[in-house]
Amino acid sequence: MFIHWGLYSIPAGEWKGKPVDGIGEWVMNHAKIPVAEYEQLAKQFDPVKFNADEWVSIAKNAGMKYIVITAKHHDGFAMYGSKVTPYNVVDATPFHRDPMKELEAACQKAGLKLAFYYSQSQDWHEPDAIGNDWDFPDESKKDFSRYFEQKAKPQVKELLTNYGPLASIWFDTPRSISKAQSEELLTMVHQYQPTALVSGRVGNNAGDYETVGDNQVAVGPMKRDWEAISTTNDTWGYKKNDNNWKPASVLIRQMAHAAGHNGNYLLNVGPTAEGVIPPPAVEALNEMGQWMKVNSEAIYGTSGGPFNYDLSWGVITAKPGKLYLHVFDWPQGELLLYGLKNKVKKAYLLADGKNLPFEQSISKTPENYSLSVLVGDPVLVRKLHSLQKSIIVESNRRVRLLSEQNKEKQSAEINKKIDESVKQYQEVREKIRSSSTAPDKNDSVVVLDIAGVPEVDPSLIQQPSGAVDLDAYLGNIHKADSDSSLRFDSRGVAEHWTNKEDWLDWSFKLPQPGVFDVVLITSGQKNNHNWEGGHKIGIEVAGQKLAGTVNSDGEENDPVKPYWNYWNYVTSKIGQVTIPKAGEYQLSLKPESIVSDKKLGLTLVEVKLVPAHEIN
Ligand code: FHN
Repeated sequence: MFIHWGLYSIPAGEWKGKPVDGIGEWVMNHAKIPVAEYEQLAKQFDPVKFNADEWVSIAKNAGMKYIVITAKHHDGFAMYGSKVTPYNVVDATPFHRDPMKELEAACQKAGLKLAFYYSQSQDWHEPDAIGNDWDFPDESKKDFSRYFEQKAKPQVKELLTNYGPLASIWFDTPRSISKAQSEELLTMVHQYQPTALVSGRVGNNAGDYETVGDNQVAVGPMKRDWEAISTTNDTWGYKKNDNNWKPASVLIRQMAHAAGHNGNYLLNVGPTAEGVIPPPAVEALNEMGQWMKVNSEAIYGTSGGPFNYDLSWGVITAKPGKLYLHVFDWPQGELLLYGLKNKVKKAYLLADGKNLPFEQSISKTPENYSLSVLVGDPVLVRKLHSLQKSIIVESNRRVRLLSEQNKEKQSAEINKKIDESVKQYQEVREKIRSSSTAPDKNDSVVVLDIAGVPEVDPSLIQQPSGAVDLDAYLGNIHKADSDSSLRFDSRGVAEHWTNKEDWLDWSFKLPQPGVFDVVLITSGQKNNHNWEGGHKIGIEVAGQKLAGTVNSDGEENDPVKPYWNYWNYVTSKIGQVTIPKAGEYQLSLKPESIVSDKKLGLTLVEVKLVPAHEIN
């Protein structure tokens, strides 16, 4: 559990009766509150309802294993008893207690680990630190080293020597801290607390693990141990008017998504000035806890799933001999997984241990390993299969006929047949749908006992849903010259694509042919909210060429995998292609022109082939 708690929970997103935009703990900065005024808040800080055992038990019941709490946030106020400055919770408030000491004891009792957040570079209380340009506008007078030596380092040492054992020091917003200073902090943590880790945000690539962006749960390929951090509403520090609470289903799926990509999940709460964790957050955490009581085996001690691309129905976590399929979108009748080569010995629902019938098959052209786990009525599922097959056969006939004479009459007959089969198909599917509800509305875990270590087909394969997702980072980059700025960011998104001579291509397997809409998903850059469109691009796939413009046809955002806070993806439909035969294909994306008036250019998340018909 991440906890943002400090003086900012008193104004709670308002200053002098007016709402202040942005996240709650930034109120001092956003409202440009002078130090002398903000300091007065300390006199009011008296969290009479604070109970460390209660907080720790909320975290423990949710299944959490560690707590990271703000010992000092950017406002500079120490939430622990510091001897370095009287601007701390013990000396400056009527509370006079050290909540960190109480949390330390409560964590030890409950068997949870404790870690401290420490803002090493921004300190709006200090003239020499980074961030306060309203009280201390004259940059030339600032001496960051003086602040670093006189406040940051001694306070970090206090935290490391007066509390513990600590799990981590969670540094944040390094800004312009030097490499030597980041390394000094790292060494200090390791010296005083050899088992404590240092967050990547200590700066200059010095940390022990990587923390991806705030609320950035979607990630590309991660090279190091990493942690996703998420808010329960839209703020970190308490904000009384922020009621945009994420439902437990989103939080549970985010946690599974992080685990499925080999990461930890750190979920934040912002307690009130009285010391109360907001009830809607507690409710969501309770629901997570209930899910964990049944399914924690699929999270604790797991590693990420064996595929390097995302699956259409959910995500996979793994342990030796086991794959845990976290099914977010419960399928109609059968759960399909392509590309798994291992022999499956057993499939069962984690919640009740009930065996599920399954079948493994390998098809040729393209070679495709397919696993079907039956989760619905077998008779109906068989019927659905045969209808599906006949629709596909007839659709392929229709495609082949396009070049023949007499095609109109024959097409009409085929169309009629297809229409009838589609109607029957829909009826059967509706029956299955109404009889197969998800065992768990948040995340139903199907366990596969497998022989050997997971071995998967490394090729990118169409998803059983029929969609082909060509994530940018799975493509091959072709650069016109080695200086081109095009690159993949840490999310796996292709950005700084300003040279129109650069292009990408992908290879993929397509077991289910058909008609597909070609859709481009683009975004803003990692650290730039803006979006730039108007680029003209050419797509070539299966011998067909499409030309189109990257315009915004719509926006989408998966709340489980927001790519960067709440910024949306932009969708652009480029055209339609017909791929009549199953097989292996290439798709290339070559720009004809790239707009870069905003100096962003093309920022590509993925190219999607979306089945144009319900049954392709
Ligand atoms: O500026 C802070 C913010 O207030 C909050 O603490 C988050 C949590 O990750 N970190 C910084 C922004 O990334």
